[in-house]
Amino acid sequence: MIKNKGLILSMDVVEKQKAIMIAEETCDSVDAIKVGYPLVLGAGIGIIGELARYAPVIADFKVADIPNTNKLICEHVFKAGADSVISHGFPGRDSLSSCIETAEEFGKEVYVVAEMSHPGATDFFLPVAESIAEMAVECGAAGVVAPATRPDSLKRIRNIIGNELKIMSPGVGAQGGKASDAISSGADWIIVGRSIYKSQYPKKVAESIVAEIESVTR
Ligand code: O7E
Repeated sequence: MIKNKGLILSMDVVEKQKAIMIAEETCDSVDAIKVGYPLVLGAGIGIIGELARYAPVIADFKVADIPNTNKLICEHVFKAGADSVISHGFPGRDSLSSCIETAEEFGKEVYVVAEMSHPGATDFFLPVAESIAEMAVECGAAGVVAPATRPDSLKRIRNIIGNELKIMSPGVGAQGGKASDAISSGADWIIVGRSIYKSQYPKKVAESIVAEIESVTR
């Protein structure tokens, strides 16, 4: 995925027409649109191909199964037109490798959740985040997901993965994180959902987030 604006729109609306309308409005300000269960369950898997007309689509299915099931999920997602898929790392190396091998067959990418952004992530995720990030490097992932709500975690994970892998970082806005802090702490992209799609003016909000990102990158 090409880094340009530094913003990924998380399209967690559940209606096809609304998703398309917001994509049309915001596509000049985003590097990708992230689609997950809410929208795919609401609108069908065909929405991936529809949104891919506006921006590369990240299929956020947080794939977390045995290798064979992971392969089947990834094949489906890439055939539907996704540019990359999000996988969990905790099921282990063989499960993650299966996602990456499948992505390679399609010329696509896998990003691995290293640490989550919500408060409950401290229950189980924090102690394993660094090991998952290391595994993402060793298995050849394109990048990892790390929290904008914990800039210190972002910095630590950036140190572990080096500069070759990318970081996409959710938790900006509705969850309390700040775009400029996340980018300054090592994120390549921030992922923003509600602040944009719930706004009356999604285009304006997306543009202002991009301006904030640019204020720390230029
Ligand atoms: O809080 P919002 O509305 O800006 O939306 C954030 C989106 O990022 C939402 O789709 C949520 O499921 C996702 N997300 C997190 O909020 N925290 C995480 O730790 C991980 C993700 C995520 O997208 O992971 C895969 C990229």
